Amino acid sequence: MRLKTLLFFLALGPLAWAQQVDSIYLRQHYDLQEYHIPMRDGAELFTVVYTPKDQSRTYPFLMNRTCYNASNYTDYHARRYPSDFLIRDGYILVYQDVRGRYMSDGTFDNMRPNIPGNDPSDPEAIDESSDTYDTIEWLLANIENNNGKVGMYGVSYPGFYTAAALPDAHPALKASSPQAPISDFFFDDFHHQGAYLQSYTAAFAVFGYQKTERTRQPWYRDKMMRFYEEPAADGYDFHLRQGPLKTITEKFHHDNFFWKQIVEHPNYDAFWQKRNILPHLRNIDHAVMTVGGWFDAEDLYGPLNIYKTIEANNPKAHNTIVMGPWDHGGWARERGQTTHNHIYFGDSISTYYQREVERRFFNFHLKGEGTDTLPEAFMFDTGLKKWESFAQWPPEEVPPLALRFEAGGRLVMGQSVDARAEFSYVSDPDKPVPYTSQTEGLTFTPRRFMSDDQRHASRRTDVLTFETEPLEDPLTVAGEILAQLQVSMTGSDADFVVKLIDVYPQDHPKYEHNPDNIVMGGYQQLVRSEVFRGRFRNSFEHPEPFEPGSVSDVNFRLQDVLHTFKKGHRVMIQIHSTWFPYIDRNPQQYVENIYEAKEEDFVRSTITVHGSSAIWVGGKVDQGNPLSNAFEGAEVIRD
Ligand code: PG9
Repeated sequence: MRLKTLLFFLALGPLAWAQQVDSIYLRQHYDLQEYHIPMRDGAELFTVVYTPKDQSRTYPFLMNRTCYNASNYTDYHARRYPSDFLIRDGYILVYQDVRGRYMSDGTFDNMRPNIPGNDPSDPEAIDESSDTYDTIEWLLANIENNNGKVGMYGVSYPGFYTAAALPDAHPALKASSPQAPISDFFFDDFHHQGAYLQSYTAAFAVFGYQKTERTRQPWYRDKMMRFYEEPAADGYDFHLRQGPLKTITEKFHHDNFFWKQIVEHPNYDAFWQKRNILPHLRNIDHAVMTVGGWFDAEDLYGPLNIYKTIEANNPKAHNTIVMGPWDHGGWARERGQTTHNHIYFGDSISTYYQREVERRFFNFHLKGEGTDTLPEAFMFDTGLKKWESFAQWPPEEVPPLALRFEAGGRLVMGQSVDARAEFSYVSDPDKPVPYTSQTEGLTFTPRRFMSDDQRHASRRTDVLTFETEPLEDPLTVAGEILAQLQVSMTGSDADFVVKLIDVYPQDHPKYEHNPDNIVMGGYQQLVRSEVFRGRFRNSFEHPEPFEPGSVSDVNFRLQDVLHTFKKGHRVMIQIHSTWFPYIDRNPQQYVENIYEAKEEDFVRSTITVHGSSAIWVGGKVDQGNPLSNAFEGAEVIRD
């Protein structure tokens, strides 16, 4: 490389430098072709294929099916997908626009429902599984020098397309890695347990308009820019100014087919149930490595439940899970220091994962090279900041620990308390609890808050805060979390937000890697949080109002954790009923459809959490709550 060229690239900075070097490597070692591959119904899917120039050996395919524009990969820039290690090891790299997106034909459908079975002669029975099957058939027959094996991977929506290829999979598919995969939009991304993620409002433009021709450019851009026309330095104020969700319909999404579907299906009805991939994850007999990030605000339900569902229903699958200290897709990006918000976890953790975990997985299952020494569950302890291996996830040898509440804000562990105690707060939808300690503008999706300081919340009177004494010994929480609340209220509907928090000692030093120079003494690090829309406490399909003044059970799952609370730290639980603008506001009096609620429907409510409540942490919590029906064999209803 000439000196001038080298100096030019060095001036670009390390990440750009790495990407430039990658594109040079790709140009030197791969040939690029574009194809329109015919599906069984005649639709053609646009597919980009890089084939190694070295034809002295055969190669497996590594395929990424995406709704985010395969043309992004047609300029010899792999853009981190897959990692440099896999590119240099030599694979036939495949990127495909899924049906109805960009250069591919057909109509787009969010989380296209799976149709069980695979009949290539039936052009009506198409889904993501059949499109993947037809693509693999074509690739095997038309791309020279392949070794007859296919791997799939993808992050987020591409992670869903990887999971959606598992039912009735093509026999050549030998290694699948769904990464931050969506499993069910009623629990991932746009909703968390029935509550709408208002912070996602901008994202709807990407998924709510059908294109009219094959295009390499986003056809929805002007619809997306509607959302950014008002000044919005502070997303909290912006969204509060909008008022009820019906404003979003009128101002931003009046012509958005996906938003219309969201509004018309506020409950977990057939529309959502048939878009849930979990019940279809059966008869899988190849290697599946699911990957996720403990701080993934978008898709955390997906990776954990895809892994658990495969584990429960597919004895022949070689099924493993990797969960690291990352936000959404963080393992595909290397920034040197692995930090999340204010917390530093270590150096080059993403590179370690790419080189020692992901690369080994694909090279072993697709090339027979190396060893697959991955444990069943390779999990990062976000307190000790180190990897742990588990033979089972969640680990069942340790029973769940009960955290209970006492007067004076005391949290007690494994002990009984006065069940008659009552802890009340006034929840006001006009002054909702901010979801972040920092001022954030409008996000495409929120990310930083998942390990954020919670002192802004614990000082509010509408947030119940309970904490233990300083721990005399370290406490490791490994596994699931169940909130088992007994509540009453003056209103007739409510959301419940439960947070598990690691409270640092007052004399904790500032972190060396702490770009915002945050004082870490007394820091209340969010470990896990989740919202539950109380109307769904007995069924996600058939919501029910609360009877004002009566005590009701509200049982719901938070997502799993692996976190060690160090000696001298405290364990904290917070409970509150607004979480804005991450989550839309509940009117707190029952209306049939919150997406159509009017300003006057929103009322204050005095909410009481009763002393008989408990938060169960670690191990495998009781599956006896209604939520467990949400995906375990829920009847798959077809039109
Ligand atoms: N699951 C992520 C997402 C989906 C829909 C809206 C916003 C984000 C993703 O595919 O990135």
